[in-house]
Amino acid sequence: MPIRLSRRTLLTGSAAIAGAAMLPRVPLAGEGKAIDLTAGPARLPLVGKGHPETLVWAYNGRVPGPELRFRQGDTARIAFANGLPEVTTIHWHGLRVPNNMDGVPHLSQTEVPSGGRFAYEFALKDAGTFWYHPHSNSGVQLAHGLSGAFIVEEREPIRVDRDLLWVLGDWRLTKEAEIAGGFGHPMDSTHAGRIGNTVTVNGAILDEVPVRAGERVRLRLINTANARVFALEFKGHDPQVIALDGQPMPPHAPKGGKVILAPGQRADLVLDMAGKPGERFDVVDGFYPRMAYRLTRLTYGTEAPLRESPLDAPIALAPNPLPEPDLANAVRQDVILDGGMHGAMPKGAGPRGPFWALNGQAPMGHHMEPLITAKRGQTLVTTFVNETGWWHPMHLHGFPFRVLKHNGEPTPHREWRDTVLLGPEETAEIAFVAEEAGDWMLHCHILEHQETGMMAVLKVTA
Ligand SMILES: [Cu+2]
Repeated sequence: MPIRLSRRTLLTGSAAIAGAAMLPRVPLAGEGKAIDLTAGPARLPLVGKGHPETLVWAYNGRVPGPELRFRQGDTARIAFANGLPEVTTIHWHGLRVPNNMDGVPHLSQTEVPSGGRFAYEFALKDAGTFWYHPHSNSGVQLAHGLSGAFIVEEREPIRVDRDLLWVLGDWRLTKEAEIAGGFGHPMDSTHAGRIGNTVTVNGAILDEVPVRAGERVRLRLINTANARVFALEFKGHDPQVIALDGQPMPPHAPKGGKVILAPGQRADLVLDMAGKPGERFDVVDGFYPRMAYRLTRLTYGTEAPLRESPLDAPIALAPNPLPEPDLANAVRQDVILDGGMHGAMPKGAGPRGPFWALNGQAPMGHHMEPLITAKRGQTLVTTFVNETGWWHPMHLHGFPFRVLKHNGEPTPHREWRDTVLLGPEETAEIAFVAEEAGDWMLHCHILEHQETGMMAVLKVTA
């Protein structure tokens, strides 16, 4: 593990941070007129009072970028301008968009040059919690702060008292609170990726989340980290998971009381604030053994409870109109994940990689032979077989998939996802309909793994 959580190191003895407020959040909403989104450098108080500001790359000067909010059935129009000193693109993670709006350079669009512009436009078929981020030099650009929430509201939302959003970020900062260098270091690429030392919620260290007894909160969680996996435990509370990766599922308690969020993944929770006025409860992230820490704390106000017993209203969301896989006529294929430290390195691996491969294949430069080819409308059943000793959140562009099996066992909810997490030596079987023609990415969302070989192309022919 690279560095100990210097969120602690940086904050030792700092009392000034208590009560640090969340950054103001102004959702940018709207059908019709285009939303301006500009990527560029900015200086922001990531760590908080008493610490220097951090030079970041931001959308519209903010980290995370502005929360984009639409209604299901709207058309999103984003007028993007690149104020970065390098090329970039935007990928709309989890959204079903036409191939030429998917934002993958050399595959589905030309890179937006420094000073250039690109008009993104797509209809919003699905409601849910999604996000946006660059797909160009991703390891560097995301680690510098380029990501934001993309929320599509249901036509008939569930009844809650508040809709809260936590965009989880992970930063590797120096003692001066600058973003540490060392990008592309094989120590990260061949191991767990660039895990940081400072965890933020909505772009700031969040010590307290004020809540009121009796209220019902919908909490949307998005993991924008390069490599860190979260396992969130809400002490004293009983969260119900109502959606994963934006896709509704039957409300249920998370396994073992922990909400697991790998890079790229989202979860929507319903939290009934069951504590008493004045009480405080920790929210703990314990994914990495021996490195558990308090992410934040639910702090109850002293006002009287909003209600005496939990709100009596349904919390199940209506499903999105996703095409159901036709399992009887599916094309089946295994995808073997290989490589990494102590694993089988791909042929021709040099000091900078490639270190990882899918079915023995790692992309060379910008050219990628398709790993899987399918006809439009075909159902694919793909089994990921992780033969490495590392965690890999596998993300498929374009097509949300059902997770049918995990380690050979049927999954209880056959949940829809766009990113499935595989532990060392684990397997997962997924199914989806290749409903849109084009070249689509399949890759590990640990960006240092993606950039050193763990990516491939799914080609869907018309
Ligand atoms: Cu990986």
